[in-house]
Amino acid sequence: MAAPDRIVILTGAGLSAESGLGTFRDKGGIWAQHRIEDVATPEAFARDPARVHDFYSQRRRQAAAATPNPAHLALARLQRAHPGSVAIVTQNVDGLHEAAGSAALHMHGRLADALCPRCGHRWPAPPEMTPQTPCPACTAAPVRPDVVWFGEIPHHMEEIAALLDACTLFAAIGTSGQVYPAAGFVSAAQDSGAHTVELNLTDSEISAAFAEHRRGPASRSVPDWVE
Ligand code: BJW
Repeated sequence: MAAPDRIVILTGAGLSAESGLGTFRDKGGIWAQHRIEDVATPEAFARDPARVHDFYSQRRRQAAAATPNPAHLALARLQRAHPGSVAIVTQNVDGLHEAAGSAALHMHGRLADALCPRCGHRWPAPPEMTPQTPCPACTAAPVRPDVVWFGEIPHHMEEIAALLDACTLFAAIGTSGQVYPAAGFVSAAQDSGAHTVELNLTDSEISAAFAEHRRGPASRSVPDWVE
């Protein structure tokens, strides 16, 4: 790929699928095993924090055992080759971009971090959290995983809006385009005059919005696209 000036790459669960982490909406995915209303809303956490912590402690263990696949590594090479020109915005809460050597904006937070809803303190989450785990700053409990649930505002939105405003190439990798605001980024990029590319196994909800499509598993399509 000839590198244009300002690239924004949005990544989703499909990028980490070949690292062994389940996607959400594919057959047998996370939302086929757990109801969103039970584990991924502020109301679910208020009702049953132990259940929500069990769900995220299990996901934290899985993510800690996973390693980056060739797609994460290719994105890290691209970012290294063009310092300051490649922004990765991820919806993924695993740490596989960082493990591959990339810097990424985590719009849906990170499993590896804990957040105190009382005082706003953030710190590295212990492998297992329970409703009794106290905040190290203010001692309040329960504390929560630092992830963005439905109905909450994703992180870094101003920075992402500015990146989309200025970008010349926008790519979305391994995301179903069913969750907003990320699903609207392609339209924002198009409005800025950017070329838009979707890399996915199949068509997504928003495929029609992209100018170019590359089909196949990310471990192959991403290195092909990047080199
Ligand atoms: C491969 C592959 C391989 C597989 N190679 N590809 C109507 C009613 C109520 C609410 C709303 C509404 N309309 C919009 C909303 C808002 C709501 C929303 O979008 N709801 C929709 C369901 C309708 N959104 C929100 O509430 C968000 N907040 C918000 O909007 O705040 C308002 C605001 C925004 C901005 C400014 C100001 C105000 C928050 C959304 C939070 C989402 N949270 C989760 C959980 C995070 C923590 C956790 O991980 O548990 O985020 S839900 C889940 O979905 C997770 C993901 O990041 C997100 C997206 O999923 P993703 O990554 O796309 O995965 P899949 O599984 O869906 O798709 C996988 C794709 O990969 C597929 O396409 C496969 O084909 C592909 N694939 N293997 C390549 N090997």
